[in-house]
Amino acid sequence: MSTTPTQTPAPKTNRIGLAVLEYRGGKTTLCAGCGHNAISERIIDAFYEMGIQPEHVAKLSGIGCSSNSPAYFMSRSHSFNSVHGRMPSLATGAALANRKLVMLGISGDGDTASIGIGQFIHLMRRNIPMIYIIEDNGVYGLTKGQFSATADVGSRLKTGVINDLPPIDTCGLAIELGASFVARSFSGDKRQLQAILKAAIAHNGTVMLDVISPCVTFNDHEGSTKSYKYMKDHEEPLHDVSFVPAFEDISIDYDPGTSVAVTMHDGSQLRLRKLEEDYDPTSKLNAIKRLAEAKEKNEELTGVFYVNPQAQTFLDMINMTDDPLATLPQERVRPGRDALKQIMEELQ
Ligand SMILES: Cc1ncc(C[n+]2csc(CCOP(=O)(O)OP(=O)(O)O)c2C)c(N)n1
Ligand code: SF4
Ligand SMILES: [Mg+2]
Repeated sequence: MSTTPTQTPAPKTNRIGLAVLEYRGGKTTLCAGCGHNAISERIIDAFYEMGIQPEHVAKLSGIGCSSNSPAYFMSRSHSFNSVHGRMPSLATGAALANRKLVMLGISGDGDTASIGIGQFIHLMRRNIPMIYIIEDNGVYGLTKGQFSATADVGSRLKTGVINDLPPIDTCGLAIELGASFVARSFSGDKRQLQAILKAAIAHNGTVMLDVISPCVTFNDHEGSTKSYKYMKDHEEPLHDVSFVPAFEDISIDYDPGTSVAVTMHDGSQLRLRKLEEDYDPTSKLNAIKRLAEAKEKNEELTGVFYVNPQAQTFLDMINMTDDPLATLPQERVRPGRDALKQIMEELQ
């Protein structure tokens, strides 16, 4: 008796012909249920849906459970794990050396707001083109759950220790310092996080994205303000975020009466449908005021707080050549005899 061979259907592919599997990484070694794993999943989906070649991405991180997570997505991309809190200087160098790569920095709240705060500040004020994600659980997960500098006043550890220091608001800081796209999301808010990540890929400048990402092992209990339950009960989305990439039809489904649309530098559109109020995400003052109000009301505000697609980046500021520095031949990077002579004469 003959049997007809069953054909496996070809996997669905994106606009550059890759299947979502090609955006995956190694098997995670993080705790089951860790918020960081959910963020990795959203990164995989966003880069797949935007049709970014994985080899055109550089993943950079520091130290921590969060900083380990680049191993669990896009294994075909460039990757470098730096020293604790030092990812910003690594990212700055990498962005200068090859402006054609999409720089994706993954940090933790300890890595950024504690040991790395000095580096973070200088990265933000330069508006280096990169996506900087803080996987924010309010604790040092890797070293067994001590409070980090983003933990809220009154938050309680499992051991009963209460945090009485005020938190650093990384979003407020980033806006004030010069980052040109600043947002906050929650690892449990799949739709919002996915849309923000896609807009982040389209942005030219520093994207600072703080994602509340519960640590199920050390900070997911009653009394924690970074637990799944607390976020589910208190998340206050500022608007409903959606994103239409430039390669899709951007004229569809948009009502200026109820939504604000921000056109990104590549022509794609970030659309913010008003939920509670009119909110202009292009006003820095507005953003800082709204964040301060949220703090007073103990609201866990999420959404795109600030975006300026026209802001000058560090690469434009220093007149960086369009061809990546890393690819320039010797004759273009070494000044010749005449150029050296001219420099010497100017210095006399
Ligand atoms: C210079 C240095 N100091 C301290 C440590 C110890 N250490 C490793 S990870 C970490 C904190 C990580 O916290 P966070 O960045 O929030 O990441 P999470 O594990 O919570 O994702 C610390 C203090 C280190 N590795 N290097
Ligand atoms: S210790 Fe916390 S942050 Fe680290 S992997 Fe486990 S749940 Fe995630
Ligand atoms: Mg942490």
